[in-house]
Amino acid sequence: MTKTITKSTCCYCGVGCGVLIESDGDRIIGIQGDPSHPANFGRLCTKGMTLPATAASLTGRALHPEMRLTRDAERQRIDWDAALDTVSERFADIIERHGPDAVAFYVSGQLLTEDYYVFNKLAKGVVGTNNIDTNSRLCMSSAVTAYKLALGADGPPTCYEDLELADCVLFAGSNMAYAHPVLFRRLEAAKATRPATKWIVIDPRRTDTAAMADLHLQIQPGTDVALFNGMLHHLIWEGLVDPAYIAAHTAGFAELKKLVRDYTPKMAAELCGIFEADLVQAAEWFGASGGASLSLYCMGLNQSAHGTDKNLALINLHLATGQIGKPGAGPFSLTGQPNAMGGREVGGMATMLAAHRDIAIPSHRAEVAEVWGVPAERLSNQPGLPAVAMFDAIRDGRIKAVWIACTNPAHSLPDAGKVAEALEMAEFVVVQEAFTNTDTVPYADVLLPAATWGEKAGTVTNSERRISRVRAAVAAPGEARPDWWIACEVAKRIAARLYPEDAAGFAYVETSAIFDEHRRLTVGRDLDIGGLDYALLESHGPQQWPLPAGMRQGLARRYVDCGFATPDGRARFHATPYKPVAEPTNARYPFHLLTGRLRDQWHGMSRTGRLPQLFAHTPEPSLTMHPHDAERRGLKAGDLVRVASKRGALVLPLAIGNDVPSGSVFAAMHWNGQFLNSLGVNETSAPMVDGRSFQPELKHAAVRIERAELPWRAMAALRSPDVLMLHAAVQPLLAECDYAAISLQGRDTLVLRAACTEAPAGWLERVFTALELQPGADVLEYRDARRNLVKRVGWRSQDEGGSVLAGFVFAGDVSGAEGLLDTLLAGEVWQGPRLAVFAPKGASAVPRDRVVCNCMQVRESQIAGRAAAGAGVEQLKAELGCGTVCGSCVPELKRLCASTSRAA
Ligand SMILES: Nc1nc2c(c(=O)[nH]1)N[C@H]1C(S)=C(S)[C@@H](COP(=O)(O)OP(=O)(O)OC[C@H]3O[C@@H](n4cnc5c(=O)[nH]c(N)nc54)[C@H](O)[C@@H]3O)O[C@H]1N2
Ligand SMILES: Nc1nc2c(c(=O)[nH]1)N[C@H]1C(S)=C(S)[C@@H](COP(=O)(O)OP(=O)(O)OC[C@H]3O[C@@H](n4cnc5c(=O)[nH]c(N)nc54)[C@H](O)[C@@H]3O)O[C@H]1N2
Ligand code: SF4
Ligand SMILES: [Mo]
Repeated sequence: MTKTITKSTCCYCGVGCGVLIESDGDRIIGIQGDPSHPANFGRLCTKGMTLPATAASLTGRALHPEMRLTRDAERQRIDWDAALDTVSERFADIIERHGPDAVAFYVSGQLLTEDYYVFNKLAKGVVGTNNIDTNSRLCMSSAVTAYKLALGADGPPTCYEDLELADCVLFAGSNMAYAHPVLFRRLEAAKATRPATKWIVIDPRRTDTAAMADLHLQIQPGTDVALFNGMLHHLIWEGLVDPAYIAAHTAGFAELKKLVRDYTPKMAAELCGIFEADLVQAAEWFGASGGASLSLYCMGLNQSAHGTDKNLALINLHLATGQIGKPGAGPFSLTGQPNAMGGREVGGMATMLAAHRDIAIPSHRAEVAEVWGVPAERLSNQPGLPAVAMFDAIRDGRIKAVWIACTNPAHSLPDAGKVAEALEMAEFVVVQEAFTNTDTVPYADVLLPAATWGEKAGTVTNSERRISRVRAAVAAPGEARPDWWIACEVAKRIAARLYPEDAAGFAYVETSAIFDEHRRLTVGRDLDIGGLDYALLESHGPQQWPLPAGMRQGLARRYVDCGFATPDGRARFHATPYKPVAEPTNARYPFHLLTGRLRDQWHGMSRTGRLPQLFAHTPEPSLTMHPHDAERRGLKAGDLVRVASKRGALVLPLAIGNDVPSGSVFAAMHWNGQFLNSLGVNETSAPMVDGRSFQPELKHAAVRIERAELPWRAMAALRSPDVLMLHAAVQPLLAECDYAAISLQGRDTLVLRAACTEAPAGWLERVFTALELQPGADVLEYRDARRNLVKRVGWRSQDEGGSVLAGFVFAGDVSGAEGLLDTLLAGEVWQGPRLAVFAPKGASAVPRDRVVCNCMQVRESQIAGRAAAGAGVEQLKAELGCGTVCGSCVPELKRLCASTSRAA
């Protein structure tokens, strides 16, 4: 079979790296960064590099439609016609009985623009409801709202080249080293050539991004607005603002000036819990005349009940200093998902219409209706329900049916317990997914199998407004279909029943036809792409918007002529008083819970959680606490703790680290019901939303932390040729425990850790069955009924002679189990008598040696050893090879070198 190379785009983050997919017939066999793509110029991070491996197995893929015949029955396989008919009939029935607002669509910034476009047209143009919202509500909506309020239109004014041109880079609530790694590589390279560039990081945690900064402002959670107001105060009173720019191109400065008069650097620094001198330093670097200042911001600003204010207060700094619309400068909101921007373009949200139009403006509705060929009255003039309110409405029965596509709300929405209730309550739930093992799939009455990355075609828009092609390298497996196709098929059927007189608006045969319709709607708008089609993307590569007809290239920077998208062309200042987090800590809930991302996992882990190697950097879930707080509570690393908020609780192992400030704790957002005995950290998180963007405060909740007294412990591990099948067998056992977690390790090993007040009845037997560790020649068991101990160990004989450990279960007493796991992972031939396996080895578990560099498989101990001998990053690269392939670990290498030299 000949190898084929297909140009496409990475399906993970908003950097939007170009990739070259290598395939051989129906299999994806390799990947490379596309050297010609202007986002990454050939670079990829760990997640992008491992995409072929995540696609290697069909285990866990949704391969054919399924339907539940009665409420409590298991879903059964059905054919596409039956699935499409059922979905459209159930939706049409509910619409006829209860009106269009009784149904809802919950979609995703990971859909392609063409998918998004069709869903939006189906909801708004056929059903006649604006109840279509997306996970971008949890992600970008505060940034959108603030851009519109301040600059008159959505979308960043900046481009990636500005990363190389900035003299001062302000990272606000962004852990770019983990979340946008390839852009971070570009910044590192820029700083290496221009070392005078200043980096300021604003983050309550000392992240790998913060560790690289010239100045880390470790503010109290949620105090960003106070900080920005204090910085502005200093800039104004030290004459570092640009009065000519303010006078010519802005409005509203007087009111803002009045407000920030009160925010003296001293007062602001106190609110933020930082040194006044650091605040002043940050302001001076930002305002330094002559230089260019760039802000890069993400969820630390957006995911807040005052997210719009946080964004506006930062944009105020740019407008006051004229740091916008010129090379190297501007407020640059980093998009999280690969196509959150495309979703905004097609207006695929409850509060907007296609091409940045407004629901409330009759002429906007009429323009959209005309292109769609439907009567203007069909388009509702009432905004739909944004994500959190949508699930509230499902829970209280106002919304009867919901269609969820390409997102996993049971895991990712705040107050997960309530979301689960909503999904239980709904009359009819459709889930359109590529994988079957997510926390939302169990609620599906109908499961529609979606084609995914490598199998589908369309376009995405990255953080710098650049539209890239996504192309299929292989055919979709089984009966999986592209999202746009599924939405079109249902739309045709619903339209045929509700409005048979309508022109057939969903007869697309290819995605290019959808794209052409979408770009027609953009003509004359701020994001005009009238001049862009698939042919131009083919011949000239990815393009930025706007790109109106007659132009051959998009616009790199907006507002260079200082004309903003407001009616009078002036940008708006907004007076933003500081407000504390929505749920302050108190005596009952004394800790502030921060949430965020890990380097090598993606959200609900449906893809990254398939690969043992992506667990190597952070093998287990944890709650990180400052050493002083832990000491005061008599807690130590590895203890199980119960994290509880007013809404819910979960148990996590404690990690101790200086990276969180005292009074705050941190947990990653990724772990979920597929890997834990709970839905994850969103069991505790807060549903309060920003009043203008409706984005929930996912970053902050007040919690209580107590030791979880769970004396009965178990640990099991097994090597398996199909670790995903094994995962599917073990996952149902998690729920019975007070704590349980699955991790994939080594090349092919599943590890299960569990803790309970007492052994759940029959549970061990079920573990033995799942692990296929049944009594036999190669299985040895030790039982001590009095001490309630059970240990079972299995070996596998090797063709070349001897045997290796195959797996084990230790219950009641897990001492020695961690050492045994090392032996299992090492895969060495078993020496000596088998019985020796039960002799307790060593006392407590030493923390496993983490793999820091995933590409070259270099471990922390190797790095620490060389660093202790005085090696710096360049030497580590030369000697160990770490950091030389994708570079995702370079910030950590720097941090390890710095901390080792400090210790020495
Ligand atoms: N590896 C990986 N990369 C990803 C993703 C992934 O799942 N995994 N997801 C993608 C998506 S969709 C998104 S949205 C982005 C998110 O990218 P980021 O926003 O950069 O990542 P997070 O870790 O969610 O949050 C960033 C930081 O905000 C800090 N923070 C918390 N509260 C505050 C506060 O009050 N003020 C300030 N200034 N900071 C605060 C946290 O400590 C955290 O370090 O990542 C994208 N990239
Ligand atoms: N506590 C806390 N919660 C958070 C956050 C946080 O920082 N803290 N971050 C929030 C943010 S910014 C985001 S963006 C959300 C993300 O939350 P989700 O949207 O729930 O995250 P994913 O796991 O990426 O969900 C995407 C789903 O689509 C499926 N899929 C993959 N490809 C395709 C395809 O082509 N078609 C279809 N139909 N399905 C496909 C995947 O298997 C996966 O289950 O989480 C939010 N939740
Ligand atoms: S930075 Fe990594 S995850 Fe993001 S698009 Fe590039 S390769 Fe994909
Ligand atoms: Mo996101």
